[in-house]
Amino acid sequence: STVTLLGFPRIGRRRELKKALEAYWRGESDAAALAETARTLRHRHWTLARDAGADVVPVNDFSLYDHVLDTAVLFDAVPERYRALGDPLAIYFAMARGHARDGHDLPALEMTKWFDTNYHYLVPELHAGQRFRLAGDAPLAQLREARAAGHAARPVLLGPVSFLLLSKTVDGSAPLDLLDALVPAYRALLDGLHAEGAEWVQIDEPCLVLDLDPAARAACARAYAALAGTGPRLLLATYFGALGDNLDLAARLPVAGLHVDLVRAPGQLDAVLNALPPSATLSLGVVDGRNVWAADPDRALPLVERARARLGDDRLWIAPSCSLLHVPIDLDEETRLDPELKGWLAFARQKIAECRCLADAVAGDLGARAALDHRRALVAQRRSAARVLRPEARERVAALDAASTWRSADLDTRRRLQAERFGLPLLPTTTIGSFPQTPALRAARAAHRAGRLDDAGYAGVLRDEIAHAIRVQEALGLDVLVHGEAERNDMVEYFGEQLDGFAFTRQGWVQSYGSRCVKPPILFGDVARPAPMTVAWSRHAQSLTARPVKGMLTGPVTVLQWSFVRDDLPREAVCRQLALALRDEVGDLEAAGIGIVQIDEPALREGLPLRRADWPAYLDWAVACFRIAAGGAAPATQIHTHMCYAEFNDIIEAVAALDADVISIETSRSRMQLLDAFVRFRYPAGIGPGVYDIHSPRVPDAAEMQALLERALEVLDPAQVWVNPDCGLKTRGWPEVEAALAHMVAAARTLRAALVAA
Ligand code: THG
Ligand code: ZN
Repeated sequence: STVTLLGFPRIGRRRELKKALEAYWRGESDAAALAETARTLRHRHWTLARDAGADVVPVNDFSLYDHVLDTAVLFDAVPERYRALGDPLAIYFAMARGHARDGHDLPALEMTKWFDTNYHYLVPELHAGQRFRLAGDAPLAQLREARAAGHAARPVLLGPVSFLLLSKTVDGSAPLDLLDALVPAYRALLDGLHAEGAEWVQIDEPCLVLDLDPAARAACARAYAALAGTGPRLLLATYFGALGDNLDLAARLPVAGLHVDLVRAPGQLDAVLNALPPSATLSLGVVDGRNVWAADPDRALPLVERARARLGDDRLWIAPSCSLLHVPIDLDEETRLDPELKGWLAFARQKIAECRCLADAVAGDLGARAALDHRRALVAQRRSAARVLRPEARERVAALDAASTWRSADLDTRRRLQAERFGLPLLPTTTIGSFPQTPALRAARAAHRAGRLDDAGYAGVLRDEIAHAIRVQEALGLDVLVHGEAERNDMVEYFGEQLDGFAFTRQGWVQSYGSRCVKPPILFGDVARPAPMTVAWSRHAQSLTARPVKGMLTGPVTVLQWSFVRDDLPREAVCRQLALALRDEVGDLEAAGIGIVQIDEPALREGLPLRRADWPAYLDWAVACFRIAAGGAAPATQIHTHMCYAEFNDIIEAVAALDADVISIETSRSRMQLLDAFVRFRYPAGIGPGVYDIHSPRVPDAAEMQALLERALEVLDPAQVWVNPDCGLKTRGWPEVEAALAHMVAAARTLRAALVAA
């Protein structure tokens, strides 16, 4: 069987692409240098994949920023406002990041999560009557490049139906109405790739694992009927779930091959084998492209053997389940990882080798069979390792009952007690939690990690930074202060580093958007909290001010969602362990005199399963876990939560069921439209609709924020409304933060005076 992969990480083993991009954006290097880094990375990654065992490598999976943006630009779906910039690279980055220089004030395209991953794509902005044309040759050029270097290469394209379903229109028309306009551009591209010598082209249609309405299904049939008969053979790639009710549709499309995800959906293999047309090729995604665990031969091998018995070697490909974009590149970089744990892991490079090994083993290769036996032993060892199993953690979860998910008083009682305790004014002002992570702070953290700054020295830097944040907030006149999270590298990684059951990597970067990366901690075992995680910093901050300081925690669902989670226990069981650790932290914060605690759940919505039928079960346990974390808090302790840009309509009941005393949400970019769900639902608790967008360096004036607040006050009870920015301020600089918060406080004071007068 052929060994291949759907895509490879672009950022580079040492984040070379990030560095090259940021140097280019700062004006410290030119387009030629950026292009050279990109070319070098592509070659390095093709060679790495081939040397790891891939027979065919993907091309055009590389991107300078995002592959959905690439697709939009490739087919000339560039909104008019960017075109005046002229230079294609300037247009590309303006669409990605906005462009507010040289007399332009161009906001970026909207960004949103790619399916249920922590990767963000740029949402193409289309309109009725949109025209498309093949406007570039990146896939052809990269194919040429790979072939010239001696690689067997397969171009990768995002398919037309998924592309349209991931897009939005500015005029409310249906993106799928544009299919007939788009398909000829795809045809032109496929013809070009054929002329360039492409035997196969991979077309990704991950939308086939979603609930599709009849229009979307019809669009699939129409699109592929129109693409049939272009030169190359098409591999239709699906991933992140089961084809389910779309299987018949997918199997009937006139394509030469189908890729299926047998990690998320191992149960679909027999149905797929039965539905597959007689001459079609099947690409088996048997190695997990979304997680870092080495593949268990007892799961993967039977699938490969079953498929091989039906199809033979020629029609069978072995591959990771999805693009490897979502995992770090090379485990060999992790020289400081504990060897036992390291033996359980596989990053992108190792995953390709695992596919090779499976293919060789079914072909009878004795070395490969021995390697799988060795792997079986490691998997068995992982299942029973002492570091994985903590009976106390299991027993605590088993002892949870319904009462564990309830606060000891209802919302009204809590509201009264909290009002007495804090005496806050109407429209209280606060922030979401983080303050700027300055270059000096990052430098101190790097020095500490490298051993150049000792623990005491680093703690001193952090205490000074916290004191500075408190002084600034007092001077601005904010009502509820935060310590600013100077001590945190990342809101999930930080907690992972404090908890037992987690390991962390040194180079395990995964692209989040553009040049921004995260280093997800590895949750390998039962979770326990050996010591308080945030209390010392919050206590220090509270000691510096008479105003309430809000303690700041990342919620259990978000820690789960943004970590690499063990695959030997149901996610909900893992989440309950996390919830209990956070519950203990809430208790310790209370004992240290912290009266307000925020438990952030920005990933609650992104964790929603891809199929609606699976939503209720997920929301049930996700909400329960938040409530376990918060449930031990005294009635006079005020629990806040925060969620970033999410479509709240779908989940408003679950959001209300969290039973938080106050929620802050993103609303400014949508001009308070996201409040609709809360208004319609008569959300009973406090709400802080973000009054300015922190994702942009622009500082709105007080009048603009006041206008947004007035809109909110038209539909909400003034006693319910809090005033805060959209999100945390860690990516901004202090001057703009101080200016914007001064305007925010002024807007709140003006309206407060008006409310009191009325
Ligand atoms: N943490 C994690 N996942 C996230 C976010 C987060 N997913 C959604 C959203 N927030 C993504 N946003 C960002 C914003 C900034 C950065 C990463 C994701 C960022 N990263 C630094 C970089 O790439 O230079 C590295 C940070 C570090 O030093 O650890 O700035 O907040 N898990
Ligand atoms: Zn946020």
